Amino acid sequence: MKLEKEDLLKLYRNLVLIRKTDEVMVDGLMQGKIPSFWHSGQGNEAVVAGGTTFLKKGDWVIGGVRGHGAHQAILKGMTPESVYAEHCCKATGCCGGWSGFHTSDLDLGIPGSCGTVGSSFPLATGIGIALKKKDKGDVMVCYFGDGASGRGTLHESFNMAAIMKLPIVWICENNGFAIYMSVTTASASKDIADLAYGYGMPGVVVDGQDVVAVCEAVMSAVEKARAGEGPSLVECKTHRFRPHNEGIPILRGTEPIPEAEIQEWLDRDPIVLFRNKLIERGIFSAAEADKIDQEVVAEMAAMDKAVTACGVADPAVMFKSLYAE
Ligand SMILES: Cc1ncc(C[n+]2csc(CCOP(=O)(O)OP(=O)(O)O)c2C)c(N)n1
Repeated sequence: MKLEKEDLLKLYRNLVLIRKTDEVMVDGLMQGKIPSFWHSGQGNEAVVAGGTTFLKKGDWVIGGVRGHGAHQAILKGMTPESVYAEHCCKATGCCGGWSGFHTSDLDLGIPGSCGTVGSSFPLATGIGIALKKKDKGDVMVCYFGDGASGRGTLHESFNMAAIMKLPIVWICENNGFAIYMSVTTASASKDIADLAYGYGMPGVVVDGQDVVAVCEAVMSAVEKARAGEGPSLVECKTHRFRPHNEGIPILRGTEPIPEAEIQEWLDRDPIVLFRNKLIERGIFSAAEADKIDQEVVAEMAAMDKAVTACGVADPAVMFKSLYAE
């Protein structure tokens, strides 16, 4: 895929949009507006924006643990307000405020985030079968973490998707950790992408802090899937800027991670890297980039105000969601 100027600007805005949404979520949790959890995705925005921005309407996407799939959902057409309201248990949330912290809208191709790590693999495989049967060239994009790669469901699903040549792109957000467990302790293979070869799929490793690299790798896999060439795996090496969930320390095993190492991660902020690259290439000036940032910040402030003013979830919705009508 050749990225034109407007595509690059769209990627930049999307990176900022999901970072700022994430910041509202962190604040919402700290202020008690969100009664459940927030697993921040700050640091991995390039993986989300690169893999989701240019999907088509009929495509489907399942997010990983980071950001509860909300970031992918926003880039697939869900409003940030609907996601934030859901987390705040408000009636205007995408699931009427009853899901706790999940994000789902079948009309937008978002089946929902999965509380049980690894349960997204068979879900994605099932959707892949449905898309193949419908034969409209739509694809299923399934994100997962390095920790999830240890689940047996991955192997069953990779095998079935490969045998049936399903239109699926598996995206591994390898941030190096599953809560406190380092990937080097938990995984025997150096690269998760190597798992693809056991199932006859292409598997590539990309710099997950480089939004263009992610976008090119994922969109190339998407085009293969649309053309009936079956599934692929893209592993994105990324960083988690915040703890696993808010309020717990950042550790490797039982040991604190040295400040200098965390600083190295922060120095590779995907938004700053991309912004600098676009300024260097003359795509926009620093002032124009600031304007985009400010527009998104204003959008977030309006969203926070609207959601705070909204009423809580209606109990009737809970029972409506239990049975098909
Ligand atoms: C089957 C299962 N085991 C354990 C958990 C608890 N848990 C929630 S998130 C998580 C870590 C997942 O790590 P990873 O897949 O690398 O995603 P990341 O959080 O790093 O994005 C764990 C162990 C769970 N939700 N489901």
